[in-house]
Amino acid sequence: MSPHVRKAAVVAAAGTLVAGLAIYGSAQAQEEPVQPHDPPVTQQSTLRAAAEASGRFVGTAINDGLLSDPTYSSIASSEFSSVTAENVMKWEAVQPSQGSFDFSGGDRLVDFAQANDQQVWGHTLVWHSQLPGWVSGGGFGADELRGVMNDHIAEVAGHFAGEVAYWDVVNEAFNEDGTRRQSVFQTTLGDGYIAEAFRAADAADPNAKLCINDYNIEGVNAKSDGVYELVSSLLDQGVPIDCVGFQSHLIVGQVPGDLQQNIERFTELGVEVVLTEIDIRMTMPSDAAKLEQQRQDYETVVAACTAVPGCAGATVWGISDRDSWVPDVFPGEGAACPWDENYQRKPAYDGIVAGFGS
Ligand code: 9MR
Repeated sequence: MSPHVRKAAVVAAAGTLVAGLAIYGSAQAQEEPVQPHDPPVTQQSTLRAAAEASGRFVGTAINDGLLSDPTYSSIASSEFSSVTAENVMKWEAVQPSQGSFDFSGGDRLVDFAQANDQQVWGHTLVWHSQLPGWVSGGGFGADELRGVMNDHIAEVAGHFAGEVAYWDVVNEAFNEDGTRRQSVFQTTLGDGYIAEAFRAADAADPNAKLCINDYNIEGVNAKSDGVYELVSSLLDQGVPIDCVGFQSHLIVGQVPGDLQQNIERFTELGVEVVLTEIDIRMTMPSDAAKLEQQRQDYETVVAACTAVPGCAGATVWGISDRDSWVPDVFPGEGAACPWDENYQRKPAYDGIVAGFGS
């Protein structure tokens, strides 16, 4: 059995367990009817409870520098069942100079996740961005760069083996027209570098699920067609790929109408889909109408995942608008997250709950 078939079987078993618990919960409820004099239910539901009721995980990107903030860490620990390192597992953070590794940020995230019974999503092993100059500078020949890439994967995925449930092995490898991005890996190693990276990750951590992740692939378009062709071909070659991450950095009012159909075509290949980096930005300032549209959009996006059995979960890219990357990169836009600048839940939060079917 190939490694990725083994991993799929584990997911199926976990799904059965969740379904079993849900049935057990409803039987209990029938045996103990609510009496008119019972006190009102005061316990607030969570995104995590809503996601688990649909057999899925809900995650967030964690900003390492904010874990010491009690408001931030209490939302991060209570609302989510999965955590992604927003920055601390990237190449520039873990191997800033050749052969010198720093896993301190990643280890903090793993400790946080284990203390809160959360899965860890590893992000990311091979990416053209946040890549230190000693790699991106183009000074290596093919054999050397192949060694550098494979060593990085072996060291990083090896360090976190058994602690990371999924890895974004290769991130943002495509151009908008569906051709390969001309990263240093592509131009030096050629098309085969992606298959090689997945094989190296599988060797370093045979139990992690291995994903390719990209943005603007939520709808059926030239870029998602390029990823689809690649995934088909990797599967045909027996390359251990388990999942495709749709980042889902979206704009209010512009959720692709064929998102669910696109999730379905990938899952029909036999890989999982995960919505890995959801945020839905708007032109500032926000107002009630934009926030209501955003609520609907979050619901639509999460519901598209919930509708497809092979869509395993959804992760939001940050908790609060205060901490989001969006305003820095898109001046004049923002308010993309489910919590506002004061860590108050926005209508988007209710949209996510509704999207999971709760
Ligand atoms: O949110 C991340 C931000 O803090 C970093 O400065 C930025 C650097 O590129 O990366 C952001 O996260 C990106 C993620 O790693 C990959 N997909 C796009 C995300 C938003 O830019």
